[in-house]
Amino acid sequence: DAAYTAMWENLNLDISAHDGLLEVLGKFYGDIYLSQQNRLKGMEYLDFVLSEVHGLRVKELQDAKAAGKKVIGTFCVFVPEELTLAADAVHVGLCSGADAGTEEAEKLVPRNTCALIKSFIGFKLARLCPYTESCDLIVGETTCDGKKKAYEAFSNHVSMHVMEVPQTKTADAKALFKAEVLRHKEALKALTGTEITLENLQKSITIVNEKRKALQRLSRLRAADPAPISGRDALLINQVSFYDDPVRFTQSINTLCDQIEERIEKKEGVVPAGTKRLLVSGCPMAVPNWKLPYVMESSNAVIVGEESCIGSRNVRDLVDETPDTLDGLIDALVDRYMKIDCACFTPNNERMSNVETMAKELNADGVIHYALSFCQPYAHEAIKLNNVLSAKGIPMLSIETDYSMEDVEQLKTRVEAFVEML
Ligand code: BJ8
Repeated sequence: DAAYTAMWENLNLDISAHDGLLEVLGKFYGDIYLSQQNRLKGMEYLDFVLSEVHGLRVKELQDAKAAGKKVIGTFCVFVPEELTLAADAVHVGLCSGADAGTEEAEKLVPRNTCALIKSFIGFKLARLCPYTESCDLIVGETTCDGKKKAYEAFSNHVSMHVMEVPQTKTADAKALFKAEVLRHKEALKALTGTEITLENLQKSITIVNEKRKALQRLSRLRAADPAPISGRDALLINQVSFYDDPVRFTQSINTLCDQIEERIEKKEGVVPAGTKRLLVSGCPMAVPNWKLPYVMESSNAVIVGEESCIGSRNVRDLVDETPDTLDGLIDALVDRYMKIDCACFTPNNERMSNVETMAKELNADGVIHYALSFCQPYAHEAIKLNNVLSAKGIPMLSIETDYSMEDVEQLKTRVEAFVEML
């Protein structure tokens, strides 16, 4: 489409490399998504959004910018979307799930950096991501060492604000995070000219709560046997939740959930009843990182939940909407965000019990722990989680991988052997 090409040129993308990326992405999507049987009608919306991921949605961002709005990019679920929306800006998740510009990225960060970090740096340096190029501000956070050090180098290439995220859940840590939320609120005001008030924050909290409630509803429906939706489709929905318009997205997911309820009533599913059910747990899987879900669902199993930031860690908790002062509402926001059980925290015992609860509620037969290579926090917790789950009689398989396709056959052999013994 010529209009899109002009838009991408304006964003200074590398047009021929970008054309190549879209072609690979389209093929990959066809193989992994469009080939599925018994998909829900409501997934057509997601197919459409994905087919327009670099088109229509990016055009909407340009239109918003032309109307004076700012675009805020993020890499972590610790950066509150509620603040962005209250400041009348657009919030987009930028973490990337494909290898691109790796050679260039390795000039900024060490080789033994996880694929997610190398990917967002590579996408920027190779001029491939229209979202990164649309951002007026990118908000980082001091979570893992890999990210916080990468932001130092990355900030020479984009306009950044880094929020300090504490490493423990003590009262002092919470006070630190509140101070950082307030500092971020001021940074947003300086950028957008919009003061965050009780009224606009209340409104944005409701919008984001409604989005999370729709995703929670979807998650609960996946407890049914036969599984009414594939794990791949559910992952896609969670991935799209990071860049679609939140109100439109919430409506579409609720419509999809209505269809899922009808399907459950008729005892229909995407796989036969009794198919082995897996919970995937660990690092976030950003678009288009569909490798492991594809391997798992091609191994006589179905995925029934994602214990991940692109999954339950982003949707499990809501913000209390009742406080009637701005300070009270900020406290409610801080309380909600400090419940996130990211492996960057120490200790992080609540994650162990959260995984166990999810496995039980979703009737999972086993857990597959997924850590990106070189991700220290999740690799450590894989060991801990394995001990906790095996004491409870829940089988777990630990996988470490990256975005390359080289290990697909090997992963398939391991996952098949695991599913076989469940
Ligand atoms: S709240 S999980 S989104 S930090 S995979 S970059 S941890 S070396 S992504 Fe995360 Fe926020 Fe935590 Fe969630 Fe580092 Fe590991 Fe790479 Fe990671």
